[in-house]
Amino acid sequence: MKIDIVTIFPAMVTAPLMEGEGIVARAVARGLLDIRVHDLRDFTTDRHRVVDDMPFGGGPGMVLKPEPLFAAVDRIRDERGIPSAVILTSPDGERLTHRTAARLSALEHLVVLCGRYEGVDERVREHLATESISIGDYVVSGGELPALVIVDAVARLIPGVVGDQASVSGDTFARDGLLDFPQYTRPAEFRGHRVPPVLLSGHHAEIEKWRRQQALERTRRHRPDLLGDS
Ligand code: 9D3
Repeated sequence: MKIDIVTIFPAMVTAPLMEGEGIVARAVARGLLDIRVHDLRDFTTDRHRVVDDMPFGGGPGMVLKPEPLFAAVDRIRDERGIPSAVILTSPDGERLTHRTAARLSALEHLVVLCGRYEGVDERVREHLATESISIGDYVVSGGELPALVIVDAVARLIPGVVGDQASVSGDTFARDGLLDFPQYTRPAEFRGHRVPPVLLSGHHAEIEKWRRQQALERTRRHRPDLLGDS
């Protein structure tokens, strides 16, 4: 898969994706992912490389100008081909879910535009992006961390990116829409706290039953919306 990321802070996304030691960096090194990071300022035409301006109509903060973002996608299209999706990161986008990540993981070429400041000129969402994505109902300072979250969630669904594919299909949300059951490893007793005895029993049917019941209980407690009775 080809991924192009456009940002005013290229180092913020390059480090974890391409210089880091994570799953994604390893997939890049192995040639499964072809990621390029573009500095939005390289697509400005003025001496001061200005990427933002005051909002029409007034209000606080600055807005990302449309021209550099359109110029960046034009260049990406010329050099890398027509992308399958152009994603705008935005707090008012569609919330990222497993379903969205799975859909994007089947595409050939993604462009991710990182929003900043108070927002992005709406013509980018309407006439350049094919979709806009939020990572959840909280505010972060810009689209770079959300872009990293989106790329990681999508990449690990591409066959071969994660070594043990069983751990991908067993993930929360991929499995049955329930949260994960509790996990334990050795020692069987730590500072007086014992591992649930059923896990040491060797009774696989009993273990499955216990895990299912724990996953249900945890989902009821933390995420009743997933059970349809929020
Ligand atoms: C909702 C906050 N906005 C109200 C005036 C201002 C604003 C704050 C922070 C607008 C943009 C930002 C920067 N955040 C993102 O660009 C962003 C984001 C986020 O803040 N939360 C969840 N997902 C995302 S994706 C991009």
